[in-house]
Amino acid sequence: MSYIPTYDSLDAIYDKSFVAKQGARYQALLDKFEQTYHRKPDFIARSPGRVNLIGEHIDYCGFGVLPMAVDRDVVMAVATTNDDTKVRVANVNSKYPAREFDYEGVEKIVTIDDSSLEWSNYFKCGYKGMLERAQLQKPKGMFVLVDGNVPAGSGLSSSAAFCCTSALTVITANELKMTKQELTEIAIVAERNVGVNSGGMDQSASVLSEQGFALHVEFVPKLKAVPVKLPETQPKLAFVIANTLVTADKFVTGPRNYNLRVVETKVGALCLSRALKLAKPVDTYKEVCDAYFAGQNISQDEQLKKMLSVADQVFTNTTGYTRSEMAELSGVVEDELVKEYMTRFPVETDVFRLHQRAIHVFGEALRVIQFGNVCANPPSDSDQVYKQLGGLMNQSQESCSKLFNCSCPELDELTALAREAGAEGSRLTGAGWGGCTVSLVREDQVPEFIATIKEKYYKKHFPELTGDELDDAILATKPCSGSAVFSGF
Ligand code: NG1
Ligand code: MG
Repeated sequence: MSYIPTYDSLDAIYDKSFVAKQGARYQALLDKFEQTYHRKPDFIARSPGRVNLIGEHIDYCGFGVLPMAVDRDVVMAVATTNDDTKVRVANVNSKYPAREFDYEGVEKIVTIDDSSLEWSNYFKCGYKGMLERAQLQKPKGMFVLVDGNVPAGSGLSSSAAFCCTSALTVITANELKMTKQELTEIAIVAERNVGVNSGGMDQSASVLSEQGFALHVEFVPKLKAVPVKLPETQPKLAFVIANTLVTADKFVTGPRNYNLRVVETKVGALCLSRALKLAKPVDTYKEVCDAYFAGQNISQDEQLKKMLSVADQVFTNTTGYTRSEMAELSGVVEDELVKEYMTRFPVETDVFRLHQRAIHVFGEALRVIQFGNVCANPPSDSDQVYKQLGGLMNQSQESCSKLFNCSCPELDELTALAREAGAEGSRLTGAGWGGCTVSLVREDQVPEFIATIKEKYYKKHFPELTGDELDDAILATKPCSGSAVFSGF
């Protein structure tokens, strides 16, 4: 049980090469805070974005994933007051206008109108989630100034970094005793307040990551995160993030909708529960596995291989199912299915591709295990490490593109270009439909790799992009550490 740490120096969490740059950024935030609110902040809270190395769209199916925190984060300077319970939030980026709201009591906490894309909603999410738990009669009033540098809509989890940081400001302002595990669990539920029925990968990576390690996160039977040491190879492994600069929009209705994928996998799990005659129907594929193989001595990868053939046999219709066909296959009446799975997060489609989604999920869960096995017992030949990890990443991209339909032409193009430019593996990261790719590259080849991608992708599609903006679109990253609070400046 570790409470959320408070540091007085940036060295505790940032890589050496990064401290000076971060120091300047924090100083600018402090200065701007004083200009804005005419007082000094009491503390600074931060949570990073993440890149997912492998395991896409399986967190909400209950399967383990392997993200790592990146060195981009959301930082908030905060002053508290006992005079009122108001929250004032401003952003150093003038694109986001200053907002103010008041505490509405233990029942309501705060109203979130998710019908529009409003930046302060993400602050309210963390605020509401945390105060729902804390049940305070009179939480502190807060003055908050935000500085985020995780690109929005890029699959690097700017939203989770934001919600985790805002939840952390509430903890710190009100001196709540809270562990990192509790912060993570609250942030996961809290982010659903903005209308996405998300899994828990992003919040886990943002809060729980440790510097120098990727993070294996499991969700069923309960949240569990274990740091994973990446293999030491010659030359070293480097992960390069490249943004397609196509903004992913998870809220779009129709077949590219995130919540639809959640429905397709949850209802799929109900169908398999029935087909496998489980004692009690469950709505995540991981729980289906746990129940079906309970008491049998079968390794997880064998279980997943078996489930791949079960899914093939049960979901015979590869063109997709209607609502009534799903009702028949799951044994749950249509009205119930709609009420339980399509009401809070509505979906607009008549075709549910249970077969393709299930095959992706079981295959991807298997690849996460295989990736983890290579990390735990890396072959002594570095080339083999690259081949194996890269191969799994490429298979993941193929599956995301063909079976889960969460890629897009730009992601397909960029990952193909990355492989041509020497990456051993390249895949989309995050929800997909735009946003970033992650590529496994030999460290000594990174500068050349970046130059090639700039030439072949960015110059072609975004010729107007230069300087910092271009450097921001493609960058190598190292595993960074999770949420933290700073005081004593
Ligand atoms: P991004 O794209 O970072 O928002 C989303 C979900 C994750 C996970 C991935 C796909 C949220 C907050 N996060 O990530 O939980 O399901 O997609 O693997 O919606
Ligand atoms: Mg997000």
